[in-house]
Amino acid sequence: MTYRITMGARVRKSPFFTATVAHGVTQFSAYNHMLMPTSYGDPDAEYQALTQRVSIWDVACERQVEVVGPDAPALVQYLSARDMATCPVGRARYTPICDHDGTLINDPITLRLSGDRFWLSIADGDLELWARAVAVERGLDCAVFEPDVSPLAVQGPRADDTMADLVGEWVRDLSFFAFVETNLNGIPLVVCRSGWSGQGGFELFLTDGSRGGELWDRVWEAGLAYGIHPGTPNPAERIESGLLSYRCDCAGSATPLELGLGRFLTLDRDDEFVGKAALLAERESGPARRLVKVSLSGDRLASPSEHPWPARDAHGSPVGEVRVAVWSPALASNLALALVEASAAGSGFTALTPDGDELVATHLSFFGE
Ligand code: THG
Repeated sequence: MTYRITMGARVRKSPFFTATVAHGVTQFSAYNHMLMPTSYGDPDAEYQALTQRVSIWDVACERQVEVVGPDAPALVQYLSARDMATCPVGRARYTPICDHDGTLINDPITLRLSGDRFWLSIADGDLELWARAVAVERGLDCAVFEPDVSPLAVQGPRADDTMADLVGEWVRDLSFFAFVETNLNGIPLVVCRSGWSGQGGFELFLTDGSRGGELWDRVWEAGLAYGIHPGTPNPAERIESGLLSYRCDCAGSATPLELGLGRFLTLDRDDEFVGKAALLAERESGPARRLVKVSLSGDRLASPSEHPWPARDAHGSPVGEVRVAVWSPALASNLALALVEASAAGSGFTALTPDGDELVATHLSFFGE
């Protein structure tokens, strides 16, 4: 089976696109209407570089929704199921955002750039439309738009060494989710200690998309001494580390309580926010479904699963679906995330692969616990 995805104008190119092609990217997904590299063809090499050395990822598709103006703090606070009023300038916070039914519609990292200016660094979803509509409907005085900002991730145990050589020793003292505006020989950047792995590292938010190739090359040269390797958001490592992939793990139809994000919610706030009533009611009744981590029987999966697989209980009744399955080097077993009915979530089940194999799923943990 050979097929290609049409690379038409509807899917944007990242400022790092040319660099990723030069470094041998083999697969892309579409994320926020932009091409996102998902493989360089050697999962073991990519996993090893990320967990033992340093890895460079084009994550420009994590687009920013900028909210700026006198009512920007009020809008961000009203949209967020987590309290953002107490977020200091120069800090980021992981921020579940729900609709009025309490369904998670995005889970950005929110960076507070000044008292009245924020970037919502979004997962895959058109949050800009939602934020702008809510601002206008509530008569809030702020602008909402997508600025020219493209994150480049540098992740792994040698990310600190790489970045210290590149921008200076000060970067080692940056605490988790703190950021500073700086530049690299005139390339304008925001450097944040963040990233979608449990290995530590930084994200370089490039604020001039015409300089993507230059920035990539500078990071690459600095990383050579530490064994840098091109990579992508890593499907195995992020499940091992317990990081949610919005839309992959939930199809955009689950609540943060179902997804195990309860610790990032501030529900007992005095102020109103979108989804508050629904989330408070759900906290009382308990979530209908749960996202669970399971190990899967069978031979090593050669590549991450594609579309979801049906999950069934011991009686053969449908209980939900395996959202993603992948070989885990840390567990030396196949590892999966499944969204299943709460009543079935604590036990095992079977998963039906597209080849017709029935794999045994063994409960490991509830996601987020
Ligand atoms: N970087 C940037 N933007 C992003 C992502 C990113 N936007 C979309 C997506 N990734 C958001 N998802 C996550 C999920 C978890 C974390 C970061 C982004 C994360 N969580 C830590 C945890 O769960 O332990 C800490 C959260 C906290 O303490 O607030 O880091 O990767 N720019």
